[in-house]
Amino acid sequence: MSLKIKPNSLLLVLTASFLSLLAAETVVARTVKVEMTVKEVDLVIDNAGTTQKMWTYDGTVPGPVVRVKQGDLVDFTLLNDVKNKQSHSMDFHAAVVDVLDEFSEIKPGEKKNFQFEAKYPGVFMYHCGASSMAEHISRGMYGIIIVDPKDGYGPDYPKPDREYVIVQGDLFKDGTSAEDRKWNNDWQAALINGKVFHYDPVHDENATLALESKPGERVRIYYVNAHINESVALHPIAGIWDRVYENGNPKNTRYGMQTVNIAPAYALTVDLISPKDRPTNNAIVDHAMKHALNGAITILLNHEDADPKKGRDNNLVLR
Ligand SMILES: [Cu+2]
Repeated sequence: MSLKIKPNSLLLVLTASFLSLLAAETVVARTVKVEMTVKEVDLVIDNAGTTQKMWTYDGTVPGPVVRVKQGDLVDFTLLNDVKNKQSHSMDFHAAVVDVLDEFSEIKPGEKKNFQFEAKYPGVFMYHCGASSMAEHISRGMYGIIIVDPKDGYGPDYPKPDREYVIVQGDLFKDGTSAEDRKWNNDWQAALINGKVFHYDPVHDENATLALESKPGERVRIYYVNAHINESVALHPIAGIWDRVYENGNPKNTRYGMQTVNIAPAYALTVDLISPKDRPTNNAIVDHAMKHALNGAITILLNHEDADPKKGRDNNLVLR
């Protein structure tokens, strides 16, 4: 029997192979360009408007949120502003590279570029690694990179209704030396996204912001501990973490947790679901009292008229 291919089926075969080529194309990773400029600037560090000399990525504490997908190539450029006095660097915890090469420091006026593949999904801290690291980090040189899993959402990683980023760090007394910072001498307060009691109108009359959600929504929080020496004991008062993704990776899921430890320079993802049938409030605290009562309390309001823009469309860091 002779094999006959009708013109139509040939067309089908060609179309199919073209489509599979296209499909192969879409799994090829993107290159994501990220640029940051180090700025040594005076920044407001509480709700009353007090300022302190901080060292920053792009002028904010924490620095910009970097968000990519697992498998993406991050093409990163760091500029150390010529007006700065210090050398600085960038250490992405999501990168597997050479500490003496990619992560080396650059002088004011210099520029540095390097690439890395975001191989593992999850949430990772980034920070300055220039000497003294204790001073560079505790003056505000840190942030988060979120690497979304390539498999996307599913039963093991449900799509959240709201997403927030919280980065907790140190505030030392103005002018504290690098040596004293290393020993945690003259520690003053905990910063939540750059401010003491940033989202806590209950404990700080000057606070104007709080996290919001509607009753019953799944709220996902990406939490980074940028303290230079101390752990965070993260607890949602009047709630239970529905899921905790260690390192933000859905393969490391724990269920029904009350308090989770976040070591210095570690980050994880937590999901919280409030009761559906009534408005409630949570206080998301670092349950270590020294931290909680000095700034590390965040209020989450779960009510019907929750601001539709908060925690949506990459509005992850409330400012
Ligand atoms: Cu630095």
